[in-house]
This record gives sequence, structure tokens and C-alpha cells, in this order.
Amino acid sequence: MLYFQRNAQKFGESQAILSDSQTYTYTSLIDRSEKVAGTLLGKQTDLHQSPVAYMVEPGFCYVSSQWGIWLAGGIAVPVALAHPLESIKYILQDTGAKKFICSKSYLPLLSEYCQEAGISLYLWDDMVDSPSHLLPDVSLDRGAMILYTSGTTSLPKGVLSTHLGIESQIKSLVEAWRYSANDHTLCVLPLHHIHGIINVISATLYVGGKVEFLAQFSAEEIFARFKQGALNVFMAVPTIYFKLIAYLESLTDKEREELKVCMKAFRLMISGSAALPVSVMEKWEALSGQRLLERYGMTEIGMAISNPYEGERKAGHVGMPLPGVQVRLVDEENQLVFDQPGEIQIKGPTVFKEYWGKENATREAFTTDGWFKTGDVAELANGYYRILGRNSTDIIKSGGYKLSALEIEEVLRTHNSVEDCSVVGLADEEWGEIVAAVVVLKEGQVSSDELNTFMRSKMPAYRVPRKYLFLSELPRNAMGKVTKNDLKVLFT
Ligand code: MCA
Ligand code: AMP
Repeated sequence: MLYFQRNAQKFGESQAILSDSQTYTYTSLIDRSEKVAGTLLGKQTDLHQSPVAYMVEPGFCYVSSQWGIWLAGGIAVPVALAHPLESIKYILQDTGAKKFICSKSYLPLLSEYCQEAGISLYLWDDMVDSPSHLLPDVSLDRGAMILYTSGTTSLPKGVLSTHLGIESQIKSLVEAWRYSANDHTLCVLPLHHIHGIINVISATLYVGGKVEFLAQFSAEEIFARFKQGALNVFMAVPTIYFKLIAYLESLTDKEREELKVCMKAFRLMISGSAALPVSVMEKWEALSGQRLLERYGMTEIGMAISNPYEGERKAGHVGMPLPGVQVRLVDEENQLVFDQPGEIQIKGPTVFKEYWGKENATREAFTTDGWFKTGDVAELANGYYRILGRNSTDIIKSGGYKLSALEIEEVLRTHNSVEDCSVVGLADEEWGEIVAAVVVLKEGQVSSDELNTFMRSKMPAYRVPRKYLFLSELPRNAMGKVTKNDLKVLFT
């Protein structure tokens, strides 16, 4: 029996999930997941690691869909709620998923395409009547989840993790951050990334804690929940802390003080997914009485480095290796470095298995002796790692989302009026970075508004350039490569 099911049986009637104004116990979660599994299986006895996509709201519906897929022996492929059909099609085609679970709100978007593509579309609300089914015995080495991540290639890659990888990630966090059955956490993050899926939901449910869900991010709603006094753990990306600070600063002294009392009582607050500016960490501490614990992770490796639970949480640093994770720094010749910056490389059971269907990309992502090459550059000082940047200007982090400049360029180039373009990330206090595009037009005119409308029909709004600049040609070096750092300066 898999870890989540074994543990959930142990926690029985304890509360697991609070969503859509209802409370669900571990028993009800397991029951509903089994129904989902039975419906997916139909006459089959095992999905044998076939990918199953799901697009449902955060909450009971989400977790029971994920667990149902796992119980049936499938690989869970969460689809982002903000994605337009074009991006969803890419994921369906790339994974080859032939089963798709959705909630009512996404039926109109998905029905026609799924029918055309021969994909069985299941409405979650209807997955209740399956006769009790003998569920397959799923071993830990099986594929469990595919998450899509942008990188230094033009199209997102599916990162396949096994159940062993996921359980290893959970165990490492539980040990380091002391999750317990008394934890009551608020999930405000999108659920197609590790941060929300593993750190917030899976690790909390692993130990018998309670996860409360918000349908979407809202500073007002988050503080309203904080005020109720039941929550004691909170995890978010730096942009969210930035937005919460802005909201707190708009309140009266009395309202702020009241909230500070609630927040001070929390067991733990964590920031990750992007660099936490020291100014944000300091302001948050002054307003909430909480010193944020900053940690470093990546879709391919889960969480790898973390400031200590007890001990100094150093601003501007991400801390030390988490339990079970091996970390090293190497120079450009892949030689170990100790007292100078180097690329972070990671080894251990938490590391992903492969990029789905991309053997070459998988091989290239590892050294010959099995270390995963993160592409992030760091230094080690007094036992604490400090992230200095990335070794590619083609990766942009905005609001915690990783975006590929190449992918955005490729889509922009498909516009009839665009001759060439280059996309860069501009430093921004609130978002970390924002996306900007330099465009060379063919003959004729097109406005940035027009380009914006075009891009939004092709990709999620958070990937679309926020700024456009039109040039007659792109600056290039002697090798013909666009000099992106020169372009960034043009926006200042
Ligand atoms: C929203 N917008 C954005 C972003 N989010 N623009 C750039 N970057 C973004 N991340 C735009 C929208 O398109 C919209 O523009 C406007 O901002 C307001 O949109 P709205 O949805 O109202 O924004 P929001 O609700 O305030 O969302 C901001 C957010 C969200 C809450 C910070 O971006 C978010 O949840 N980010 C977290 C992502 C995350 O979980 N990352 C973890 C992956 P317009 O109005 O023009 O359309 S990393 C990971 O998992 C690794 C392993 C790790 O280390 O954790
Ligand atoms: P993703 O692939 O979306 O999971 O994003 C992973 C990337 O986020 C890493 O490779 C880092 O570049 C960045 N990242 C995550 N946590 C931090 C952090 N605490 N500080 C700086 N960068 C971070």
C-alpha cells in the first residue's frame, strides 16, 4: 500500500481538508479517491503508469483526483487552471494522456478537443458510482507525477517523479521543518508545481495535519483566515509576501497590530521558489513577528537547501542541504569548488527520474557520475549557501513561475508582423523579474496592444511580455548571438 493511503487510514476521522466551506476527514478522502480510481479503471485492473491529466479546483476535488489516479496505478498530470487550450493541448499531446478528469467549470473548454483527440473526459462530480474495485499493488519505483517546467529549451519539459522520489521529498521536509498532526496550513498556491503540491499539501497530509484551501490568491481573504486563529503554518513565494506587506501597510495601526498577534502565534512561515529580497524579509518580520525561513528548490529535485528550523535564518541565504540531499558546487570544467561561486549540483533519492519522452535532454541534465545540473550559481559562506543567479539569461522567474524566454520568443515569432524578437527578464521588486520583449517588425505596423492580445490567446497571461520595445535590428555579438544584457539596459 502506498504511503499516503497507509497514513490516511491511520488518521481516519481526523480532519484532512477544508475547502468549499466543508470539512473532509481522511476517511472521506480515501473513500472518494477510491471512487475516482474505480471509475478510471473501469474494466482494467491497473493503469500501468499511464498519464492521467486533471484540471480541477484546489481542495478536496484536487487531492482526491490525484490520489485516485495514484491508487489506479496511473501517473498524475495536474493541468494549470490559468492555461489556455493551446497550452493544455501541448501537455496532452506530450504526455499522450488518454484520460482527463475535470470539474464542471472546465467542461466547456475541454469537451470538444478531448472528443476530437479521443481522450476520455471524466467529470469529477460523476466519479462516484464505481463498484468497489480491487486496486492494483503500486510499487514505490513507479512513475507518480509529471510536472511541466520551462527551461533552456523552447518548449516546457515534463518532469517525471516516482513515488519513491515524492515520498523521499516529503520525509526530508517533515524531518527538517517538523511537520506534525497539529499543523493547520493554508494553501494559496497554484497546484501544478511542487511548492503547493508537495510542501503544502502532501507533507501536511503525510503527518495527519489539516490543509485549508483558498480558491485563488487574495490578500484580504488570507488575512481574514489568519484572524480566525486556527492556522499555524504558511508557505508562499516572495511576490505573495510583497503583496501581503502592501495590504498590511494600507491598514490602520490597530488592525495591523491585531493581525500581528495572530501571525506571531504561527509555528512556521516559509518563503521559496525565487529569491526573497532582504527588504521583504525584514518588513515581514517587523509586521508579523515571524522570521521567514527561506529555502531553495526546483521541480527536478524538490527542495534541496534550507535555512534551519532552529538556528539562524540568514537573510539573503538559502541555508544548508536538507536531509538526504547531497549538494556540491562545480566550476565550468565540472571541477569541485569550495571557496568561490559554482553551479549547484544535486544528488539523492529526491531527484526526478527523467524528462518525459526526452532521453537526450535527460542525459544532458546529469553529469556522467549522476549529479543533476541545476544551472543555478551559488557560493558557500560559513556553512550557508547563497544563490547568486543562473547561468542562463533565457530563464526568467516571475512571481515564483519559471518562464523560458525562448518559448515566449518562439510564440511571438509566429505573429505575421514579427520578423525577429528577443525576450529578457527585467529586475522588479514585486515580481522578482518581469518579462520584456524587443521586437523587430516586418513591413507594416503592429501595436504592443495587438501583440499582447495575440500572445494571451497562445499562452497563460503570466508568461506574456509586460513591456515591448520596437527596434530595427537586434544587437548581436561576433558569434551572431543576441546580447541580452545590452537589451535589458534599453528598458531603463
Ligand atoms: C499573475 N500575473 C503575473 C504572475 N501572476 N505576471 C507575471 N508573473 C506572475 N507570476 C499577472 C496576471 O497575468 C495578471 O495580469 C495580473 O498579474 C494579476 O493577476 P492575478 O491572477 O490577479 O495575480 P495574482 O492572483 O495576484 O497572482 C500573483 C501570484 C501568482 C499569487 C504571485 O503569480 C502565484 O500564485 N505565484 C506562485 C507560483 C508558484 O507557486 N510557483 C512555484 C513554482 P493581467 O491582469 O494583465 O492579466 S516553483 C516550485 O514549485 C519550486 C520547486 C520551488 O522552489 O518552490
Ligand atoms: P522551478 O523549476 O519552477 O521549480 O524553479 C526552480 C528555480 O527557482 C530554481 O532553479 C531557482 O532558480 C529558483 N529558486 C527557487 N528557490 C529559490 C530561492 N530561495 N532563491 C533563489 N532562487 C530560487
